[in-house]
Amino acid sequence: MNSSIWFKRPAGDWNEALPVGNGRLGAMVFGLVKDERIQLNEDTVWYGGPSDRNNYDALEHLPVIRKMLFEGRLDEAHRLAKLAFSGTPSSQRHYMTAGDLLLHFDHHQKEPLQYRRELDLNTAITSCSYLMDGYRYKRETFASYPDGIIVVRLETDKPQGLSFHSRFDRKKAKYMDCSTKTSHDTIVMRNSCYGTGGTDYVLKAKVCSEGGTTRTIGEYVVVEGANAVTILLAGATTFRYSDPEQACDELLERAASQAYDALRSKHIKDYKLLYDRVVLQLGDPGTDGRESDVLSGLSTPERLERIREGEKDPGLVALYFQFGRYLLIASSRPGSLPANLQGIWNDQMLPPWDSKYTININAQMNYWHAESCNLSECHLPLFDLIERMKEPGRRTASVMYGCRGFVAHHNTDIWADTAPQDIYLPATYWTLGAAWLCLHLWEHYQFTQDRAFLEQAYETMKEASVFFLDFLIEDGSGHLVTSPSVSPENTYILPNGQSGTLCYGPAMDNQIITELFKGCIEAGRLLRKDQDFLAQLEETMQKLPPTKIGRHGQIQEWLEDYEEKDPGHRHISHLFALHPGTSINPWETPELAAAARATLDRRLANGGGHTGWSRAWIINFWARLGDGEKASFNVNELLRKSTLNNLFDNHPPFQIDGNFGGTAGVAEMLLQSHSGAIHLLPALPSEWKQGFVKGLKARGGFEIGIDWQEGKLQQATVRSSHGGVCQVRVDQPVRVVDENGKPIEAGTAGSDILFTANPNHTYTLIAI
Ligand code: FUC
Repeated sequence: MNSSIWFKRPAGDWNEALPVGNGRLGAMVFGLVKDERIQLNEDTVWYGGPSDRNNYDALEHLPVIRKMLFEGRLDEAHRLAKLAFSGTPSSQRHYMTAGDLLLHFDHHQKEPLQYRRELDLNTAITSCSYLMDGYRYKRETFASYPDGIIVVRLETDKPQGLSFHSRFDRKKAKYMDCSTKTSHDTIVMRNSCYGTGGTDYVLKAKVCSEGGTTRTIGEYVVVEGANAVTILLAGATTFRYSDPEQACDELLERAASQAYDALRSKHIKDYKLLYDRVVLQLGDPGTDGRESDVLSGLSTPERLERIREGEKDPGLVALYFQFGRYLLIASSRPGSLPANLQGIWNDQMLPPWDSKYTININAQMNYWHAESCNLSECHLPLFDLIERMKEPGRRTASVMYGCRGFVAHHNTDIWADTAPQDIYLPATYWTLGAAWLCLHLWEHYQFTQDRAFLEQAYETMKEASVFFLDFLIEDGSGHLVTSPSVSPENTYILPNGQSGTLCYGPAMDNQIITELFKGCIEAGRLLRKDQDFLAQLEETMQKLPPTKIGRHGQIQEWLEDYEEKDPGHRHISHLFALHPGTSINPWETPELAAAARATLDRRLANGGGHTGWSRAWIINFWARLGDGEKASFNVNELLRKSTLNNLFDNHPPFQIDGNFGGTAGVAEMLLQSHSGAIHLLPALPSEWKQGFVKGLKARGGFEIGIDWQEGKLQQATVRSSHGGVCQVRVDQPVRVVDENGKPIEAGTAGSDILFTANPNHTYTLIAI
């Protein structure tokens, strides 16, 4: 099976370099022969320290702005929002590059021959190899989670053939100190993240040569005549360590005491424990599922080019899917910060949108595949951030809105800041960020059935809910609405031609609150807690405005059936209830599902899906609507229009959410589990005629494998971790057998199959 992203040439730019990461440390490796560049990131290298950015004038003006919105005095409301409801200052902190490790190979004077550069998803190792003067040179780089470092290995079959000098660089970022010698084989960069209260950090590289000599001259480490070299790279900041240099020293010492092969195999073992859980094969049309020789001889950019020209390549889709899993393992491991807008990979001092956490879609999308694609542990950093947001979020709730509970707006950062971000009318004045994030806690429980986790998570979901009990107000027609708010990040047009963004009770808000309250009620009941409070949630939920169908047959985005200024807008917030929410689906709400189709058709007819993440969301929507053809058309569009040569998602520029959302979408096409049943192959396109998937997860603690041929299920395995009733939806007749091949008794619920699963047992469904 094709498991490598590979090139026949060194990276032409950053978007062709190949990423490795262990959650905390990341590197983009260019594979440049004479002047190698390894661009480095450490997840806590962010500008500035914590600060209270809440707008203390908000509370006083809250009744005023609400009145203005009820009375339709939009211009006044917009002006007041900017003044009284923006953060002070308007922006949170931003993520920054940690710097580069540069290696210069003096003796590489010629053009290399037989050059190949790849990232092998089976091992999480990026390598390049080439011939120079008749000798083979090979480099490997990986980021080890168990050893907490990045390892670069250089080898050659030319005796004593490795000579180079190396230093750290951070272009124009000042105040770096690379001068202090620490030992003959180690270079260090001590740097500041700047800004009041900002952190300091250290990068350190220890060069272990086999043969030859190693010494430091100025800020360089110089190797001459070695047979092989292992470079150990550590990085740490004062965000985690009082003495980051000591932290680096300890990591380097521990790594240096191990042989390269030991470091390498420990890394592979750790990585495969996560990565190998899921296997996906999407057969090429007209073949038996193996890659044709033609395809396997093409580099990744060449295969992408074929797709851009309109060819189909399900094998590349499968690779893209696994790359999305790889990227999460590399950028979000227990103990690290969550994956930001660029995962962990960023080479700029001031990256697009600060490379922080945009929580009106992007950060959430980063984790859509975490549970379904069997990477539950990688979800944990997001939960740590949510936990850290509670205290600042309580403060924001109380000082800005006079409410209990905790709240966040449409961004957060390393310090878990919850005050509004930007002075941007379509996005800033929106209070649903924490509520949406909390749904991830509920998802984690639903997939893992981890009761101890739920005990804690419930308290957080409860606090997020409490905010809305206080924040919602009567709209004069019997409904409870959010105000002020926006429908991220769209603009509406009033019948008089005036356009606006601020509003009350947009569809997305009602849908998110509904999902949050539903989750909280279910969790509270499972845990037998807070009866009265749960009843209050139930009662409040009934008073939220229902999702309505508008004049174009679409789901109505705002409380009134306004026209959108941009009908092809990238945000499709009002379909939240279809995905990632669960309140709209073709079985229980067919009319709303039809309206969701109309909404998507209208968005797409007007140029929708023009950013990577928007396209990825659209894949998930079509999958939830059971339309495999439209879902796969959009998978191909994602690859055609929004994917860079190294398979990074292209917003543009690079933004990782499209990778993660795209992976989630492919999983959603093969398996769903949100409407009371495990739905096998709910949106299988004709293009993926045959294939198999192993290890996808379903809500209720199930692990699923599916084989199909000619677009029809052959057999499926269902493994239950916790036992209980298992309801399976499949569009053809099947029989169910246990682990011994013995038929088991299965009932029906509508057209679904129903059986009772024992814990830790696997059942097989065989097509009849
Ligand atoms: C939201 C989106 C943009 C971008 C940014 C990081 O504001 O509307 O497209 O993804 O987040």
